[in-house]
This record gives sequence, C-alpha cells and structure tokens, in this order.
Amino acid sequence: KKNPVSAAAEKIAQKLQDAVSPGNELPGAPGPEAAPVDEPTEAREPLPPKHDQRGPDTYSPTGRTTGARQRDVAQAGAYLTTAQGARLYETDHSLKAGPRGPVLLQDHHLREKVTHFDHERIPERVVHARGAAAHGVFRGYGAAAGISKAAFLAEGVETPVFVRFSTVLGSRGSADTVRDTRGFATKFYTDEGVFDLVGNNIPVFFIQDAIKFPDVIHAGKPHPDREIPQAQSAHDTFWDFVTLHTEATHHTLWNMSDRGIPRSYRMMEGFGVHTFRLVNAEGDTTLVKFHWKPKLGVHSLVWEEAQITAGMDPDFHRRDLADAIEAGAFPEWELGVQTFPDTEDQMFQGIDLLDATKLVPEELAPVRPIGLMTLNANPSNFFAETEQVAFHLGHLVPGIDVTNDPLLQGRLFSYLDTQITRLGGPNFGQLPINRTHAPVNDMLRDGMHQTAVHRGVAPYRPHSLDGGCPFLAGEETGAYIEVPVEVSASRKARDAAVSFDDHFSQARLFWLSMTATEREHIVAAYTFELGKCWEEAVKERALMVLANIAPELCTQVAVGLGLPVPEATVSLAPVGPSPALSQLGKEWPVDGRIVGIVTDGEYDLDGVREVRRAVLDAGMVPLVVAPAGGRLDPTGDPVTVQRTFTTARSVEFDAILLAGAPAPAADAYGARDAKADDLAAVATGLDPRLLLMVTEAYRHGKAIGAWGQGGRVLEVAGLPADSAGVVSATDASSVLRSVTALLARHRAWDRFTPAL
Ligand code: HDE
Repeated sequence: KKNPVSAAAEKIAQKLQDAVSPGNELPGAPGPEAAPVDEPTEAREPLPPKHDQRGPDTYSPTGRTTGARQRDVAQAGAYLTTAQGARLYETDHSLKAGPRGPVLLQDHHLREKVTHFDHERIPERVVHARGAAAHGVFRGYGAAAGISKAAFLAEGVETPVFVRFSTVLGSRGSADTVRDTRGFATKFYTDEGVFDLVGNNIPVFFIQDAIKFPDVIHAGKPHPDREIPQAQSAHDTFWDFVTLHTEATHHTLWNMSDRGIPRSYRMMEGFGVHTFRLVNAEGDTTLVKFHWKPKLGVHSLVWEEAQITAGMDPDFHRRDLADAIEAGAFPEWELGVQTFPDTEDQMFQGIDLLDATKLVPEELAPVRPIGLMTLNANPSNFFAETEQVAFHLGHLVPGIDVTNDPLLQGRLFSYLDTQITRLGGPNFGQLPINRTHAPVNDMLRDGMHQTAVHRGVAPYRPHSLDGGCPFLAGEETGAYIEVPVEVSASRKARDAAVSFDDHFSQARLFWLSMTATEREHIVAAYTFELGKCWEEAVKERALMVLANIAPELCTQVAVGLGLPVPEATVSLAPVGPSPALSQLGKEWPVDGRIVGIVTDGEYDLDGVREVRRAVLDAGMVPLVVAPAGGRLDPTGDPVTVQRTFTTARSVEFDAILLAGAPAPAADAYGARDAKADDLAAVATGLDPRLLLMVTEAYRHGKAIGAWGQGGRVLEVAGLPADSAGVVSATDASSVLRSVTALLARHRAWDRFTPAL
C-alpha cells in the first residue's frame, strides 16, 4: 500500500518541479515549453469553487452541509460588475473629459472601486495579530464520556474545526520565528453550538489576574515612542515588568526555553492553561486541564536559526502549515485531559488549580487522550477566515464549564469586547467563519453589518404575536446550564489567595526538568535578551529573579552580562523534575521534514535520483540544490533543481545531503562579494555559500550526510567526520538511512558538549 504521506510529498515535489521558471534552466537544457499567453476573448463563468472555498456554513471537512446557498459566499456570473450588479464595459480607465482631460466626479465605478479599497483593512488584533489557520476535523474517542456530557466528545463523533495559530506580540506583518508564546485557538462547530478552546503553546501565563493584562501587554509591545523593537521581548519595558511582577517568572522561563521558538506549528503542544470544569449526565463534576499533543512531537529551532529565518523567510511557519496541508501531510494532535477531583479548595497535591502560573506535572496527573484532531484543508481566503475568525472562552457547550480562575474570568469579558471594535459591531457571529452549525433562534436584532433578514414582529419573550415563542430548553433538551457550584460567602476584596504568592517553585521545577542542552539554550536566551536591555537596574533585577530559580542559571547569565551574581532572596524550592517537560530524548515520525540534496550538477546524478526517491518514500520532502537552476541531465532522466546557491540557505532544511562538491557558480560570487575568509574557500574550489550552508547546519545540530565527492565539502568546511550527526559513506542510500534515523531525534545535540 502506498504511503499517503509520501504520495503527498511527491505532490509537493512535483509542484516545485513544475515551478521551474523559464530562463532559469541550465545552459543547454531545453526549457519548459513557453505557454502561449491566451487573452480570453469571451465571457466565462468563474472557476467552480474548490471544495474548501465554501464557508463552514455550507461545507465542513466531515462533508455535512447546512443548506446555505453557494451564491451567498462566492463570486457568480460571467461578467465583471459593480457592487450593485451593473455590468461593466471597462475598468482600467477613469471617466475623463477627453483622454488627457480631468477625471469626472460622476465616475461612480471609480469611486466605488477606490473607496472600497480604502476601507479594506480592519484593525489588527491587539495581541496575537499575526497568525495562520486551517480547517479540520475532530473525532471523539469517547474516553471522556464518564466525565463530560459534551456530545462532540462521544466516541466516533466527527466535528468540523478551525484552528488559528499565532504569535502574541508582533503586528500582522511581523516574522513567524520570533521568540514568543504561540496562540493555539480551536473553534469546534459542534451540533450543540460552538465550543472555543483558546489556548497557547505554553501551559502557564505571565499573570494571575486579568486586571494586569493591559500592563503586561503594554510592557511587551514595542516602546511607544519609536515603536521598536517589533515582535520580541528583548527590550527594557518587558524585562522591567516581568522582574517587578515576579509571578511572570515561570512563563518567562518557558519563553526563554526552546518552547519560545517552535520548529513548526505542527510540532507544538497546545494548552488550555486554565482549569475547566467538566460535568457528566449525572451532574458529577471533574476539574480538568486541556492539552493538545502533536503526533509529530515537540520540536524547536535554535536561536540563530530562528533569527536568520526571520529575514530569509518571515512566513516560515505559515508556509510550513499551508504546504503540509496542501500536500496531504495533515498535521494531527490528540486532545487530552488531566483530571482532578472537584474539591472545595480546588488544589491538587499542593498546586492551586486556579492559579494560571502553575502547571500540574504529568507525572502527578497523566494526560488522558480523549480525541484526535486532523487539519486537512487550508483557508480559501485569508481575510474572510483567518483574519475574521473570532474566538471566545464563553463559547461553551453542555458538559464544559469554567472555574473561578481570575485570569479566565477576565478573559470571558475581554474577547467579545475586543471583537466588537475589531469586527465593526456586534454581528460578527454572522460571518461565515464564525457561524455556528447549530440552529440559531436568538432575539438579537439590528446593529452594524446585520446580514440576516429577521422575520416576524416580536423579538422578545414571552410574546403572543408571532405564532408562538421559541421554547426554553431544559436539562433533557440540551440546554446549556451552568454548574450550580457553591459560592462561598466572603468579604469583597482586591486580593488573591496566599498560594498565589509562590512565584518561583514551578520555575525551578521547569529548570530542573531540562536536559543540559536545553539549559544551555535557556542561558543563551536570557543572556541575549538581557544583553539587549539598556537599563542596568533591570538587568540586575532580572539576575535576582534567576537566583531564586537556580544559582547555576543566574551565574551563567551574569557572566555573559558582565554583572555580579546576586544572592537568592527566597530559599530554593524543594521540587523534583518533571521529565515530561523536556523535549529531548525521544523519537518521532519524520513526516514532512525537508531534506536538502546538494549536487554540483554532475557527480553521481543516479545517486541523487535514488536519494530523492527514497526521501519521498519516507514521507519527507527532497529539495535539490545546485549551483544554478533548471534541469540536470536533461537528455536522460532529468532532475529538477529547486534551490540554487543564490536562493537556498541552511535554515530551510532539517538535514543536508552532499552528493557533490560544487565549485564556485558561474556568477563568480566568490570573486565579487566574498570576504577574505571566503576567498580562502574559493581557493579550495568550493562555493563559499555552500560552506556557509554546511557550517550553519552543523552549528544548528542538523544531520549532515555526504557520499563520494560530497565528503570533500565536510573536509574543507572543517567539520569533523566523526562528529555526532555527520555521516559519510560511499553510497547514497546508506547515508540517507542514517540521516533519517537522526531526524527522528530532530537534532544531533550530542555533537556538542554542553557547559552546564
Ligand atoms: Fe488572550 N486575548 N487574553 N490569552 N488570546 C486575545 O482577543 C486576553 C490569554 C489567546 O487566534 C484577544 O480576539 C486577556 C491567555 C489567543 O484569534 C483579547 C487575557 C491565553 C488569542 C485577549 C488573555 C490567551 C488571544 C485579542 C488575560 C492562553 C488569539 C484579539 C486575562 C490560554 C485568538 C481577540 C485568535 C486573543 C485578551 C490571556 C490566548 C484582547 C484579557 C492566558 C490564542 O481579547
């Protein structure tokens, strides 16, 4: 049976092959046939909609339809028209008094076209402005049936979903690979109404009470005078805030860890963060924390790689998600829950379940899988879907309820409020991407952008005029009924529970759970971020916070900053590690990994062909890199070049295979632009850009394989042939076998000896 992922990868490779641009062929290679440019001469209907070009109200990946008509959501008819439907005979020239005369104010088409354009932009989200999204389906395992009556969690029930991943701090046009928390928001279009799980890729949050949210965001966003820096926390105001509000210590440590720079949205965990309350058909309640576990494992970039990528391909994560889905390599996550008894104090083994700066180690409460989510369709229109989607924690279905976490309670207010501004009024629930799949029978009327034509005269209850009121539902008829929890009588106060005062123990727990390599990355991240701060007082305060987490962390960062090491102000918490928090040491599927195959265009092209095929068969994506574009061996079995030394950079590849030892390209880059060091490389006969690619990949812990003449590249680059994750052999296929095994562990960290 053909591996579906490899079929998918083949599709990507074919697409890339088809995309070889004319004029980019190797000298002498017959270029792709020049397609005659055919101006249409008669009116044609728009192309039939792709299956995913229908809004979720008419189409869902599960194949269910809800009856809205196609013409409500897509272009129709053969002729270009105005917004009023009048056919147009011309759209490229304004109406003028003669060809060189003034433009006439009466030109309605001009004004309609330009004014509509003038208003095309809406405010971006105040946080999480930059994102990418996909449609998919969630299938319940039934494992939660005993604790929640939510119908979509029942065994085998399939529910359409829409997921938006995001960074938090950057604006809409910022880069994907910045160091930041990632949003992971899921809309489930269930039969009982919409359920939104609005989570992050980090299980804890900076603050414990929503009232501080404007503070933390003002501190993290660019400085208000010059509006720099963009999309990052490496600046004074952020560090000022998180060192004064030490409840931020735990989340900040996660941000400084590899979790802050994911390799891919497909390789991120998701967390609901807060504790939720589930209720079953008998009315029994259980407290839970939601987790999304990616089938591909949790993997990260390294910081230098993330920074280079932000310049080379700021859309790296967006592209990765869309390409994988288009190729049929559908990303999957299991939804899981950690469960806790719904006790009066809402504590679990000493951990306050209402404090969003705390997690519960999986060793104490294992994550039980309750369903599988598969993302299987890209949005058709970024604005209509990804930009206009509106999530809200208050979108709940029977069986799921909230708790008193003060952060969660504030969020329940904030999302609806912000969306009224962002989406221009209270009717954004009618936008196709936000429409529920359950029947709506509300009494909400009018308002900006009202698109429904409500009939009847009596949008109030009770009434006697419109042929009967809508009934009120009850327990038996699927009403959403809040769990009638006891509210303990207490004094009104602006205050928090004493347990909220512990700001360091879980940060220490996280630090102790990291491997030496991960700790080294954390030290480097703190040293970088604080090194970018200007105020000495902020750096000193940050070191005091680190001293309360772990002296060795504090010392290393202090050395990097050239500052004295402070004493801890609290006694170090007696916590143990939670091995589940480490990303390293496990093996994962290699589906969708990108393998660069570097060739000089001549040496062992059969080996190149064989390896390319084997990469596809393993469900990965091969990209052939050569000195120049076009097709290699055009008269035999041509190999398409997908990247040249001008367009390729190491950061695009998870592993690099060296088939040949390419000499400087014909553009004489080496002679024209190279610095002194590079000239030495040119003297060796190798292209300096190739040497940069290989040494960068080496520094980033990537697997590098070479056969035949490829070995010379390793030699000239000065990479030890016996180094971990560097493979040399005489034949292509054994090199690929070893590299694939290395990729299952993501990076060859044993190549380096960590300092800690
Ligand atoms: Fe959000 N957050 N948030 N947040 N949040 C928004 O809502 C807010 C918090 C999260 O892809 C906003 O529609 C407050 C935690 C995601 O569209 C806004 C507080 C978590 C997204 C808002 C928090 C999140 C948002 C901005 C403190 C993880 C993007 C635009 C109590 C569990 C959703 C919008 C998308 C977006 C408020 C804290 C996740 C302003 C007041 C904790 C994934 O309403």
